[in-house]
Amino acid sequence: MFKQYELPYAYDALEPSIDALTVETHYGKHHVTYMNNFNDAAEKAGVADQDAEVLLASLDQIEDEALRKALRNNGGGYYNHNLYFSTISPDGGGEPEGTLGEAIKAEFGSFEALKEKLTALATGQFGSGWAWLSVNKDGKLMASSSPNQDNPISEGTGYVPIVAIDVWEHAYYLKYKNLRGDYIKQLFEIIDWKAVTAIYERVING
Ligand code: MN3
Repeated sequence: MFKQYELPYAYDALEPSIDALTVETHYGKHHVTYMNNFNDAAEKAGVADQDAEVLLASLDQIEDEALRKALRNNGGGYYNHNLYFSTISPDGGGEPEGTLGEAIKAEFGSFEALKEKLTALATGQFGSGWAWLSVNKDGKLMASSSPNQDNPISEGTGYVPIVAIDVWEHAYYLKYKNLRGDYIKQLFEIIDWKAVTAIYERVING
């Protein structure tokens, strides 16, 4: 059974960046539905005991096309939202320090340059999707975007996402309406760089 990340903060704790009703609907409805559909599809495909990252990296081994698609979409939705909700926090914001902060400067020049790049990817993603900061086992960082519930794992890049910017309208429309850019700007105020750095270190240390 794949389990949903348990929120350590209240629905209204991310205000004013993200309003309570959006968190409640996004986490309590959208994310739950992805989890339930993922569990159903994984059960049917006989892969319910696998690690979600391993499963998403090896979708080509699922022979049934409908099940493969269900696992890609719902497994992605499950995994992507676990990452999203676990890397934002009422105590977030600011800039990463330490190992990740140094790696960002080496790869992108500065944190501001990374922020600009991620913002451009997130605002430029046509339709529903995500923007990501990811890292591979060699410690190389990558900024990218994906449509739907795809991510750098299911896209077979060998990278693991560590920052997740959800630009599906359900992530911001109640408060920001058509102003996706305003939502992205506010999201940076709550990104939990300590949580992001912990994932970064898990990936590079294997
Ligand atoms: Mn979402």
